[in-house]
Amino acid sequence: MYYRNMMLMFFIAAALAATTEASCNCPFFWVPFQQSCYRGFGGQQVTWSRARAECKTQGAHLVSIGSSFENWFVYELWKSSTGNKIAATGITFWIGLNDIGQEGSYRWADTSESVWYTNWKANQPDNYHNEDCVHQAPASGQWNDLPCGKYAYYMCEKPQ
Ligand SMILES: [Ca+2]
Ligand SMILES: [Ca+2]
Repeated sequence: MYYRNMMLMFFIAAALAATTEASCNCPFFWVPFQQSCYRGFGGQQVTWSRARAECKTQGAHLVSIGSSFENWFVYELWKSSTGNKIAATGITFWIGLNDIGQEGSYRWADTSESVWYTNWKANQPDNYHNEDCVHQAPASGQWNDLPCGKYAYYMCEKPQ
């Protein structure tokens, strides 16, 4: 019996070690995906600039999305980060995409990634009353430009 318990403890310890080793270089509460760590901040809605600054204090940048796979991951993580707030507010998260520098010329903030993947909603971006910052719309995961002074949650990303 003693021997069996020892073996069991050994296997549990080995499994925990393997789990630890298999996990990534992401800090606590950051979720690994491909080469990055992600964290959705769903506690308080802030302007795009504030969201960008908050990510910087975390050593990160506002999330940049380079593929439909990443867009899907981000959307699912947002939903789990904010619970039912998405449905209540109708606004999800700021992403790093913006055309603040030059109207119609979209860039990802604070990363050298180029914009080759986009997932705009129909008839967006429309720059309606000067919209230069992008959020991922609820219910679809598609993108829409909004005034940068609007309040939304946000997601940060940093390399593993
Ligand atoms: Ca614009
Ligand atoms: Ca718009």
